[in-house]
Amino acid sequence: MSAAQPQVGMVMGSQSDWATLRHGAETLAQLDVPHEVRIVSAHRTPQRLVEYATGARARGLRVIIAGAGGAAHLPGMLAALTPLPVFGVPVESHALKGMDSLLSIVQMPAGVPVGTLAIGKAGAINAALLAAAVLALTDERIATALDAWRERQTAAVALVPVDEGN
Ligand code: RP5
Repeated sequence: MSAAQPQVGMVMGSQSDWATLRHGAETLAQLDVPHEVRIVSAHRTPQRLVEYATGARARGLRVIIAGAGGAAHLPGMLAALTPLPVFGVPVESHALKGMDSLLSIVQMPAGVPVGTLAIGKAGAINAALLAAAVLALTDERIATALDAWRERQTAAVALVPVDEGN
């Protein structure tokens, strides 16, 4: 994690979400986006949630990424309490494969938006890329890093498929 003033706040409802969200944190690190990572549970630590959300903008955060699973109220509650853009990552649950998480996060009422990403690792990575794209609107260094990241991704795609032994 960067020592610079965090611009992205990444929060998750439980330690168990880190296996998913860490992919987003790694992407932010690859782009050298200053960020912080916290466990904030809408259900188990509601007061921590209120303090985090209401203080986020004043502390210099510009985007929040929130990942949670099951009855995933965290992104919506954060969005209700902060004017910052909130991107929600549905964590894949054991019981319902993340469909519960997805629907909990995506079906916000009009007036309180959460930008909802895909279930699981892809959503975590894309939330980081989206957060970087928002910051890149006003930060040339991050814009350059994002362009380079996409160029590397393109260069890594082979033209012809190979047998992978299965
Ligand atoms: C949610 O409940 C968390 O976001 C997590 O995805 C899910 C299960 O949490 P644990 O029981 O693993 O702590 O609040």
